[in-house]
Amino acid sequence: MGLERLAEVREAFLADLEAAGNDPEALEAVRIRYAGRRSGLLQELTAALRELPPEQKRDYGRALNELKKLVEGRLKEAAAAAGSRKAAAKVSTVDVTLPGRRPPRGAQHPVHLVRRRIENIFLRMGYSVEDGPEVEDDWHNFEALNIPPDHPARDDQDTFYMPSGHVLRTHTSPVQARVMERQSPPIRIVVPGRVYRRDSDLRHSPMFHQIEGLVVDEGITFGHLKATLETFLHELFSDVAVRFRPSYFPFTEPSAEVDITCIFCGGSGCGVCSGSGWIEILGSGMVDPRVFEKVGVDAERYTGFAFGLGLDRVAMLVHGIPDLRLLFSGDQRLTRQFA
Ligand code: 2NM
Repeated sequence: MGLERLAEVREAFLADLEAAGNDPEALEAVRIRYAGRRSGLLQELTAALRELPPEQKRDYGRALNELKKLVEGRLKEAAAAAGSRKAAAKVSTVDVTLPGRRPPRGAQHPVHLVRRRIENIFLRMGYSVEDGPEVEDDWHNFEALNIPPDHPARDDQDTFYMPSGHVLRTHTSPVQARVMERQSPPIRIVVPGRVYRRDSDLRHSPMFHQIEGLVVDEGITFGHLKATLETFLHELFSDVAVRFRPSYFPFTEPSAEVDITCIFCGGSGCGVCSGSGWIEILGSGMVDPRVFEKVGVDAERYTGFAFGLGLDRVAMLVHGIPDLRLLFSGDQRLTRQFA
């Protein structure tokens, strides 16, 4: 007991520490053996102080304190060395020549892409892009567009009616009605957006997308309508012929449907055009003066033309997408192809 014991423990500690080297587990074992709080050797040596004769206590206490400092200091150094060796070992396992991980890349939906292309064609012609509510009142969706209360287009079978009497707009035309109500001619706008009809099969979805256009000014004629739509269709589809067929809409008079030569067979006839060589692409007409009266445009002074087409249909045609429902499936196997 006494100073010899302290010297013994000191030697043993230095030897054990040396043997542990940089191995963190071995170092931890050494720490517990010597500096462990409950049964470490230093603890034991401290307890032994009390048993010593009084004249030995001073020297022993001093030596014990020195030993404690030594153990603490050396353990700290060894732990630091082991820690940096561990970090160094970790870094050396990283292959810095590996390529980085690439984040997944998003893609734009084909309907969005077609909308932007069409908007840009009209923006270059000096039109602006407008939008409006998808939940509409009866006035803007039907009445202002000269669709009377008994018109078949209002049929419960075709229209989603809200309990309030509002409807989910069945076309984007109510936005044109709103623009005419609040702004005086000249008006040159296109209106893209979601529209809703109670219809669901291979070729119909209860929600689909339209873009409609409206021009109102003094002296606008059917010639402006024809030239505008021919120019537009030649920009959107290269190398197609365009033809106008008489048609009927409640809000235009006269009205015309517009066909292009089939973009799959070039006009010789195929499955896509049902052998006719033509594909119907849009509806159009001169705005009926009764519509102007409803929305407060002076029908004596102004004339105008309007047109509308389905964005989903155009996206399917342009990209050869066979089933409308693919567009609304949220399936990234479709959209990834447009990255
Ligand atoms: C079409 C076809 C023909 C049209 C008419 C109007 C308005 F508000 F001016 F009366 N907006 N859109 C229109 C005309 C839409 O879509 C096939």
